[in-house]
Amino acid sequence: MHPLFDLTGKVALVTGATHGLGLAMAEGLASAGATLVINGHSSREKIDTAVSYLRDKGYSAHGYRFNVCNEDEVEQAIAGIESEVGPIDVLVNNAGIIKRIPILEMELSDWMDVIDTDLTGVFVMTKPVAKRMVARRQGKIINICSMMSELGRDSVSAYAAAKGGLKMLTRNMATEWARHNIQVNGIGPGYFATEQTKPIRVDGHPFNDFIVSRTPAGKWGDPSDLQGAAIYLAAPASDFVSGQIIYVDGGILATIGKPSNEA
Ligand code: GCO
Repeated sequence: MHPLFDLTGKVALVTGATHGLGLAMAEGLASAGATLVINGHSSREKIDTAVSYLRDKGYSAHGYRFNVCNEDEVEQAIAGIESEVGPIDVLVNNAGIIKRIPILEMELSDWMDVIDTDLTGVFVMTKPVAKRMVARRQGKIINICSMMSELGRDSVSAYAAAKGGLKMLTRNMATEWARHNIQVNGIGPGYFATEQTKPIRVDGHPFNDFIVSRTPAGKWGDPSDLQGAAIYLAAPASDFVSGQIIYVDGGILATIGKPSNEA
């Protein structure tokens, strides 16, 4: 293993990592040598399944159930992880939800749910971890942003507002903590084949064809495509990189696109 990408002996906490992009990134970090802590919220069973999946592959993994939006739960969980597993070297803020509802039909409660989880949750989650990282003068924080950190789209207003906010929260965290040797960066996934995008990915759904034609790479991303960026931002290779968002999107943000009838 190249020392710049070696995570041996590091503890990495990934939120919302029982499935999808979170689990794929967790697996990537584990493959580079990290000890994994998987967080989930909805069910203990899903956490146990993800932990067994990682352990069966020979990785060191632990599971903790807590709600990233709840300050008391988070503080208790972080204290528990640090005493039971070890000091957290890498935090990946991945937990997130989406509600696809046009603005004029959206209830305030739906708006708040999304903003709470996708934006405020990162604030709540990161504070107690960063406090400890500052004391140790070392840490890596990776916030999972989105195409919607840059672009709007019908029906995803709260998600876009939260993910745009998360991009700026990333830059602000980077600004405040770089002097403490903590690097804070983001990964902005393009369109990936996950449970979250399942409803808009089914064959024949107009959005499916739209995404394939809108993406220069001509396909949906596979969750494993995020592992390289995650390892890089967690590893010594990125020690002087802070406040950046790496978009892993098959080229979407590089182009205006092309008419659908053009080859
Ligand atoms: C949508 C998608 C997106 C993403 C994503 C893209 O409805 O447009 O679900 O919001 O999943 O974050 O980067």
